[in-house]
Amino acid sequence: MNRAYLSIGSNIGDRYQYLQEAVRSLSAVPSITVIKLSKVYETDPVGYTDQAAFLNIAVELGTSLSPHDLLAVCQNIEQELGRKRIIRWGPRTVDLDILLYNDENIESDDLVIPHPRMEERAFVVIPLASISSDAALLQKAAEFDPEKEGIRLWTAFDGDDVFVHTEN
Ligand code: GSY
Repeated sequence: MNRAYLSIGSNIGDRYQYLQEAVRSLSAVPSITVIKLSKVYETDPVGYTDQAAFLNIAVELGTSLSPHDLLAVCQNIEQELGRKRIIRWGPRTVDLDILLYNDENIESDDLVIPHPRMEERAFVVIPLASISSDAALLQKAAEFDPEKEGIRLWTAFDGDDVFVHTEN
């Protein structure tokens, strides 16, 4: 079984519901097992900053899919959940990025793994480090000041984080 890590973000509409739908859609793929989910973080936009705050999570998956087949699944889910690329780096209903796939280094036209800018992005590193035991990643996350980076733990309206956290 291959191990992959994704970052999922949303900053349009019911952001939390988009995250939930994305995770449900991943779980519904027979060759994917959702192993761990981070808590939900609300994060100030990076890149194109004149847009709403995001909700971001990191997800650990087990999968028998190849990296490119996993990419196709992620792109399908984005399409199904209504993502339209109107402005590059702009608002999106949901965005699924493959961050890591085993220890592989992949550089193709449509897929680069590890994700090229992941280490600079607190909204990726902080959720990811929270579900990882990788020492370098934990160190990287500790170097970020969440307040300065505009990263806040977020909980659903009832105060409960309704994602199921599977520890193994
Ligand atoms: O690369 C993912 C989309 N994205 C995000 C995001 O998910 N979170 C934050 N905080 N800023 C972002 N800018 C872009 S583009």
